[in-house]
Amino acid sequence: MAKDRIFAQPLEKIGDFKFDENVASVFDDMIRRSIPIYEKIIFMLRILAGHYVKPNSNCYDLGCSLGASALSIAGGITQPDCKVFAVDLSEPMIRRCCDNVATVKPPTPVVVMCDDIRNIAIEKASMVVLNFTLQFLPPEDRDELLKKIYDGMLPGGVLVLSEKITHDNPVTRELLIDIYHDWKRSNGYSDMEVSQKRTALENVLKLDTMPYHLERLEKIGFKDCAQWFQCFNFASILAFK
Ligand code: GEK
Repeated sequence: MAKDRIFAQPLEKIGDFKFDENVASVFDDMIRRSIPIYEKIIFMLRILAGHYVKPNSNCYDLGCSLGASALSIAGGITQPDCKVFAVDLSEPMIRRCCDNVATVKPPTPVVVMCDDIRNIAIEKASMVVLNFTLQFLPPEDRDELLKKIYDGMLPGGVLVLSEKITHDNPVTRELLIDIYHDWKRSNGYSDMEVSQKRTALENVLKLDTMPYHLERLEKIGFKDCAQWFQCFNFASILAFK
């Protein structure tokens, strides 16, 4: 696995974070050392797929990057006539995702699409995963995407929404960020790497609070919304139709 050294050298100007060739080439290492609950969630998607995916239905991995979530879902499906759609806007990510799907050859077909998740149709969905993707959409586009997902889901279908979250209470917010940065340093990132990446993400990553996420999902019509994971300022929600 290629090591993430993208922010290891001092940068004269820190531009906005982009999912370009450089990021895609080290993404596996970057995401594992940057999101404390990432690997557990990828593992659990397989279990959730076994439990919730219905025969003759579709699953969606929206913002699939290299396809880790899609492949986990595809590996867990036990029902016939299902398809998993893996969608991402970044061409360097999608190229690698296609290679990964071809290597793994999952038992349920994975259809890889290079597209904006705001443009695609969601139909007959029994499982939809937004694993750390919604946070990269402009805040004003988030409700509409979640509504489209809800409308395209089958009754009993599950949405898995994982996000970096913020907190209204400034003490809690700063405390969780501080511990999170300690965790990143314990994974081998230097102070400079932590600080330069934080700056690069500043304009790109607009975070919501957990109460805001839950309230919005319920307003749209999702029921039995439950937070099933949290570590520091990273959390995941299950929401049902
Ligand atoms: C995983 N879910 O490994 N349309 C399509 N893709 C988008 C859009 C958009 N509008 N905006 C951002 N992306 C993955 C990890 S990473 C999370 C997801 C992270 C894509 C973007 O190109 C990137 O690949 C992904 O969303 C976010 O389970 O890096 O923190």
